[in-house]
Amino acid sequence: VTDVVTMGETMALMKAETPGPLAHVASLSLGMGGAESNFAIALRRLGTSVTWAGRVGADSLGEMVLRELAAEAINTFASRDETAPTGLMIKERRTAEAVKVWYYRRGSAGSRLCREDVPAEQIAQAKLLHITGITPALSASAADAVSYALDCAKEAGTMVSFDLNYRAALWSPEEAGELYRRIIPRTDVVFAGDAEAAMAVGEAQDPTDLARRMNELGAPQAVIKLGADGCIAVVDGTPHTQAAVPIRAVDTVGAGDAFVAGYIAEMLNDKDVPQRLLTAVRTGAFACLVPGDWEGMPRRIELDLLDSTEPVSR
Ligand code: KDG
Repeated sequence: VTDVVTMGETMALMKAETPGPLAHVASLSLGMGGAESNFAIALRRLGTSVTWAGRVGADSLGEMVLRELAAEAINTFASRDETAPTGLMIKERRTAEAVKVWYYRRGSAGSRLCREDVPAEQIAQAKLLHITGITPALSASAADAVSYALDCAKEAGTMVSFDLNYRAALWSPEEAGELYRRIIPRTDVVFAGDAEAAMAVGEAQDPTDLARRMNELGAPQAVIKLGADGCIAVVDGTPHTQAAVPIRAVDTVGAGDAFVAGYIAEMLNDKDVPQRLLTAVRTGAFACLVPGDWEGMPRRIELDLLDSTEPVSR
């Protein structure tokens, strides 16, 4: 039995280590990434047990994905697709500061996720199901899998968290907004950037207003991620704000997933909203300090490291 179940596509990730156009980069390093598995790893490192469900190819890259998840003590409920490859993304460091992600995922094994891949029993036994807005954008069968997972959670009384996670390469803001409005009423906690929230609920005066509108749509806890400006949440009608941890970011990909994991870990530990938001901005900051999507996720004992002024600890 695991506390949290999440489901989605995890891809192989090839990263340029030096800045410049990919055409002139001599080598790429190999790893993996995916919003839900990034979340799962961050959550597990904070001490919460978690199952990741998904589909990878019957290829070496699929093997790497499953090996990495196992190494991070994530339970997996995965199928190997004999007829489609593991998806791939390539991170170009176009300048020292600007990262560009190229996706090679159409028709991938992960995009063929379907309701047979949903771990219904584990969802029923878990405390929380976590989904992102990436999965329903992958294919009709993946959207159906998400809907079925939500049914399983509802039937068992399992809480649901939802990170809107808009990906422009997969669908339009209008298509996304329509689906967000259908999913939000089926959730307990919703996370979004301010532009993503506006896709679901329209433009608003400020982030608090966006969160309130997501509450009105049916999510009792709404959290707006504002990157370097921290975050705001409206939970059971009460607004809360939290500043970000000041850092020099090297790669912000994965920070949102880390943030969500921080919030959920503390929520499942019955911590109050200020503590959830504090851990969320800390885990988010850690993810920005390392080039990979998830490698920099902190362990619980490291959480206050960013407050420390000592460069060496012994
Ligand atoms: O949130 C980080 C993700 O964007 C990354 O790991 C890859 O899942 C991914 C996606 O679809 O962009």
